[in-house]
Amino acid sequence: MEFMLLAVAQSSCPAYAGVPGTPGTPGHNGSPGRDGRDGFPGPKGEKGDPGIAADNNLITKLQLDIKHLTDRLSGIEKGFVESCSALVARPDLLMALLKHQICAVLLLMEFMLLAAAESSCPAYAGVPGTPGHNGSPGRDGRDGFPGPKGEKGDPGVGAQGPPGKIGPPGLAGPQGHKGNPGSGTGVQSALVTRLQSDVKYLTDRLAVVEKVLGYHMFRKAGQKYYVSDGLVGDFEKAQKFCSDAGAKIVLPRSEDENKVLTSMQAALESTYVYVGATDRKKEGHFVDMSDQPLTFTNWKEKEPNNYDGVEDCTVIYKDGVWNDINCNSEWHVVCEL
Ligand code: MMA
Ligand code: CA
Repeated sequence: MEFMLLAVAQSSCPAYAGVPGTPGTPGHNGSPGRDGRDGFPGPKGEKGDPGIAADNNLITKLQLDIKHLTDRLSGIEKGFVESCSALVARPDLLMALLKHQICAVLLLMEFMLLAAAESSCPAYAGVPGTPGHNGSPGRDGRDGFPGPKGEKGDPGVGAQGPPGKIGPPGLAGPQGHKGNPGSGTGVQSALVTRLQSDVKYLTDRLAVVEKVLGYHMFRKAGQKYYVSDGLVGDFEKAQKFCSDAGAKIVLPRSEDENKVLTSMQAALESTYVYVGATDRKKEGHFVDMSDQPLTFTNWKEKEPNNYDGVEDCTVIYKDGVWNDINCNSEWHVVCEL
């Protein structure tokens, strides 16, 4: 185009003295600026979770969970960074864009040159000037994009150590205020039930002891009390006396209890004392007043012999041995509470 323009100009203008030639073509653009500096490091990763003092299985599971989540997170972040840096990673696209802009500038300059040629009529064209100097280097490129986010920090160090030795007990604190009435559930309820049971037991025992104190004679036999008012009677009378007292006819159930009754008999200056065992329902088969088999007996040698076939009741001798005797005979009565 320039050549054609010059040819047109020369063919229509008179031949004056030569004038300086047109300026040389502009120098080439400067070389692209240096690449921008590396981007700043990405933001620091989140602080790791604190160490967990839990059982090993739980710790292992949580560690796997953390690994899984870390991988997932880093994978997502990696994809994000790659998509953001796509243009930077494609210099061909960038160069194409730059070339396009350069072409546009050149076209604009040609248009300006054409306009200048049309407005003037130069004489002979001079020698083209020397090419201009190259432009100065472009500015530095912009800083790169921020780097990817740092990896998540490591979890806290180790699980909680073993507990130390238990220290010596401190001084007892002052007694607290009396609590509000409880709702009566759970442990408190169980404790209350236990205490209520204890209270009932102690109340009943106190009632027994107070009753024992009302007799002329009493002995303690284990958890039982043997009592007597010196009454002498047949077995039926003995049974009624004890029943009216809320008790039973005495029946030793161990050697120790048998000895207690023996000592009591001596104090009563009694030959025989009735014992609560009979074979009324089945001859030769002695049972207690509740029809239960005897767990302890201390029969005298050759007893029980059911002498004359009328001996269904039991007595204890001064020396502690037992004999079956007629239930209508009258002997000292001792009850047990
Ligand atoms: C004898 C002996 C006993 C019987 C009484 C009845 C003294 O002992 O035979 O077995 O029960 O007599 O009195
Ligand atoms: Ca007998």
